[in-house]
Amino acid sequence: AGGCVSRIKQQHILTNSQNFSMDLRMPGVVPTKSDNYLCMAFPVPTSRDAYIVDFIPHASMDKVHHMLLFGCQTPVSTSNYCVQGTCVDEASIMYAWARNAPPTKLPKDVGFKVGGNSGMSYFVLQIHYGDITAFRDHHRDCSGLTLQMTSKPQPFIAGIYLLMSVDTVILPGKRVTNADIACDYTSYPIYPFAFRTHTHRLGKVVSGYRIRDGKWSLIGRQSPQLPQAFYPANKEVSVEYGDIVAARCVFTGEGRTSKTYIGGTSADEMCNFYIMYYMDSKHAIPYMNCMETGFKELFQHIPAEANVPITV
Ligand code: IYT
Ligand code: CU
Ligand code: CU
Repeated sequence: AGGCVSRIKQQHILTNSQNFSMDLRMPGVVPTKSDNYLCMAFPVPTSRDAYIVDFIPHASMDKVHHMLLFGCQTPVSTSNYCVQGTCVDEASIMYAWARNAPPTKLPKDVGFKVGGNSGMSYFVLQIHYGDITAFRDHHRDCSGLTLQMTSKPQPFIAGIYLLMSVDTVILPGKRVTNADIACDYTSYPIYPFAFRTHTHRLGKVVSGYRIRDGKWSLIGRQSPQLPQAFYPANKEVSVEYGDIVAARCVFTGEGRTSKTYIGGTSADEMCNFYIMYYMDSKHAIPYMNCMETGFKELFQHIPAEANVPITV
């Protein structure tokens, strides 16, 4: 417990005038039940523009199931740690750590913009404590991460493009249900470098594509049953004005006795494909989303791989 307490006092340590790091740690928590989601908000330590250029996780597999970092304007709680929820306003995901998955590195010259007028005045760290047998001794946990930051403007800004289904219904017993999402892309070029998939138990495979002149190019494909970290994206695929961004989640209704809807509980489902990209800082947009249902005619041409479950 001692080491834990001293570590939470350690704040952003200046290493030189421009570069600094910030420690985001749980305040010595003792998860009391399995599948506890705990979170903690931290004010961005500067009112000026700053850039996150690296993430260093501090978590061990036997205690932490997964860990997510969000940025937002208004966290659910600024004082103590929060038990439910992260932000009051829209939260933007910036980092994911999951057991067994290699952590994502930002490319050189790329940073997440925070502070200043970025709309990110708080970091919210959310940790899913899975199995709590590691806490039988009631020790306090200080898992979290260190952010390497700089005030030096970065040539490229990192951002997240989230594709999510809002209307999928999975019929009980039905072997295959596809959730298709697609949007026209009408902004400056983005360069995807990582992707993350998210569903609950019924998801088999999630794939994301760029469609240009009718040709589908894979950005990333993964089983949502594997650790839900950000995995490296297909680097050859950028997205430009006039392209379509599309994703498909394949679900099965086998084993269910009633309809499954999109929703927040583990009895519900979700279909998410997150693209982590960088963009020229001159016209950077740090967050975009797509919630439109893809047309049948368009998805007739989706590559066959998108329907092939990944066995885990
Ligand atoms: C209904 C749904 O699909 N929710 C997702 C996506 C989502 C993420 C964020 C929706 C909103 C957000 O602000 I950030 I509105 C969802 O909740 N995904 C979870 C986490 O909340 C991030 C996940 O693990 O991807
Ligand atoms: Cu988890
Ligand atoms: Cu979910």
